[in-house]
Amino acid sequence: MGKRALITGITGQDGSFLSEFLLNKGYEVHGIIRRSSVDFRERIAHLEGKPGFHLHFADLGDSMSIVKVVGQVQPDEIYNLAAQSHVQVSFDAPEFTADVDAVGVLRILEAVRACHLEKRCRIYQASTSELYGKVEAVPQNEETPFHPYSPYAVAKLYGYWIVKEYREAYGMYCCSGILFNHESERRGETFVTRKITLAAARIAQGLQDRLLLGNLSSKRDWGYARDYVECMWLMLQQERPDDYVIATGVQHTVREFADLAFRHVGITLRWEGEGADEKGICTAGPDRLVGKILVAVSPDFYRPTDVVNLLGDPSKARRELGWDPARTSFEQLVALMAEADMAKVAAEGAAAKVRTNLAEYLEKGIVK
Ligand code: NAP
Ligand code: F7E
Repeated sequence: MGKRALITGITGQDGSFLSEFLLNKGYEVHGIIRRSSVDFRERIAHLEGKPGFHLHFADLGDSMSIVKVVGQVQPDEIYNLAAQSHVQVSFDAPEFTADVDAVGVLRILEAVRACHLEKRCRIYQASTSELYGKVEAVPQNEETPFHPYSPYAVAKLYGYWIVKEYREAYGMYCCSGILFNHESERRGETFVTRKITLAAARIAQGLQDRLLLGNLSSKRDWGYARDYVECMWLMLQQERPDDYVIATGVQHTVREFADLAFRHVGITLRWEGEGADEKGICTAGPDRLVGKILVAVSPDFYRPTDVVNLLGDPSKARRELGWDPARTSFEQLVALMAEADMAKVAAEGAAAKVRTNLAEYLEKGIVK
């Protein structure tokens, strides 16, 4: 019999990749989804109906729903990925963020205890490099002091400590993966990398004029999400539970990401000006774009406090988990995201054209 995993946040970027990874390993995969009047299951639509893949309604804000699902599924492993995961949104919705990202973790741990699974069920908590926030050292490893710098990070810090507490107080096998930014073609469209690759594709195909960004000098350690989900699993297969930094050990600025993404869609940019006046001007590419400002800064995307210097040291994960942080390079990551968005935008453009043609044909009576 394969193992049984319960994934919260299964509809998210990481949840979808982790589901594929665990199904390939022969797991029975159960996921919790929130009730909604619209369908947001695009990332897992290809898995629905597959043998061994099951969905349950629950909400991390509702203890009873969590206890019910944990009791029904009786999981061997829980991957707690559900969160309000957008840092900027956490400034607008700090209470909701705290409820889901902090107390939600406690609800999972308590549900496992309520169902008497604490000796059997292993728990992975999706922690984050945002804990280092206003960084006190570069690069950051498992010993670097935390200095959370947003309501999101403060909530996640509670999650980190409550996991440690339950490990020590009740001997539970639970651990936190301190994951640095990881991106993909499935990344939410308002995170900076995906916002850039989508905009670059739309600009290249004549569907958007300009991309507005916030802090272009912010530095991140960006990896590929598909590679990172393996670490979540590896952390739950060790003899002892522990916390691990997962990162590539390579750092780039938002500006560098944008530069490379535009180059992948055939547009070269020259950067001029500083701060809010900085602009990315097209120097080579389609004639209609040369000389035009394609990237500009809007202070609307500045954060009240911004984390600007994240660089992870994945030595412990490499040593103890045998994980290779260099599997997908920064250049490969940008390329695969840009290519996926070029294809997506082209397909949307074609579909829109079909709709327009159909409207015209209906109007002219060509199609009845
Ligand atoms: P994501 O794409 O934003 O997905 C978040 C998931 O959480 C979605 O499935 C969402 O469901 C679910 N969710 C939100 N509120 C919920 C609630 N109250 N009850 C149940 N489910 C809820 O995030 P991600 O990038 O996959 O990240 C996964 C986890 O890793 C998150 O905890 C994030 O904070 C953490 N993390 C991410 C990164 C990164 O770079 N991606 C780095 C470090 C840590 P809906 O689809 O219904 O909204
Ligand atoms: O911002 C800057 C922004 O929103 C990255 C989450 O998955 O990773 C993610 O959080 C940087 C920041 O990701 C725009 O100010 C500039 O410095 O893509 P992001 P994040 O805040 O690092 C961590 C590890 C998580 O745990 C989170 O869940 O880019 N930036 N201009 C911008 N950011 C956005 N979103 N939009 C802009 O226009």
